[in-house]
Amino acid sequence: MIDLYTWTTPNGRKISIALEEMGLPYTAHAIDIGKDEQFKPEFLKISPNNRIPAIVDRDNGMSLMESGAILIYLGDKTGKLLPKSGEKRYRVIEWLMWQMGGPGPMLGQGHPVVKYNKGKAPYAEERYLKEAHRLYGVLNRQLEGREFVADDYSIADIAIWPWISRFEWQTIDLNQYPNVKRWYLTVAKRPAVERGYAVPKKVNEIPMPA
Ligand SMILES: N[C@@H](CCC(=O)N[C@@H](CS)C(=O)NCC(=O)O)C(=O)O
Repeated sequence: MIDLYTWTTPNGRKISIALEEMGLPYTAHAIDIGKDEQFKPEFLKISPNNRIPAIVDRDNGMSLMESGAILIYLGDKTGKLLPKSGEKRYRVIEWLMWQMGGPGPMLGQGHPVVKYNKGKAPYAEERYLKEAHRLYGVLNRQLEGREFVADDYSIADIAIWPWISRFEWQTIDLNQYPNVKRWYLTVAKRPAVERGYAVPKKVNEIPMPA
């Protein structure tokens, strides 16, 4: 049994989607980051960086923060969605790390600029949009001739997909990136993704591109 501390954001949804895909029993605990609940001392004990997601594995008492580390942990624990060894394992980790260093921080920092404060900082807007388009281009090329990011469906897809689900916030037209669009729709239709997207509560339907 896993305790998942999460909120309705891309980083949080990565873990609920992975838990649903892996069929691991879990209890979701909502940490409302809009109400600063991530700064509560009891949460800081398991997530010293005051960010969601975090987990506690009740099987061994271990706590873990950072979504990339949690995905690797869950993949190793279940033997699912992360190959055990060899090049296939490192391809998955390679694209997981790409997400952790690229789309996560870059698109995440872009949301306040291009969605919530449009017109206030033209230089920042241009910079983030340029980087967003560069990242979408990289993903589009990686998905050329591949169904999933690292060939088989894996924790790399699960890490990237929730960030792409914010394409509207990012003012990205997915039709410009046909491989990304096709992959996005394939992943969106998975029942485990639909369930995991609605954790810890349903705030909207999964966004669908035109
Ligand atoms: N690198 C971290 C990033 C986590 C993160 O940025 N979480 C956001 C929500 S998506 C958060 O908890 N924000 C609260 C805050 O900024 O205080 C991870 O991948 O787990």
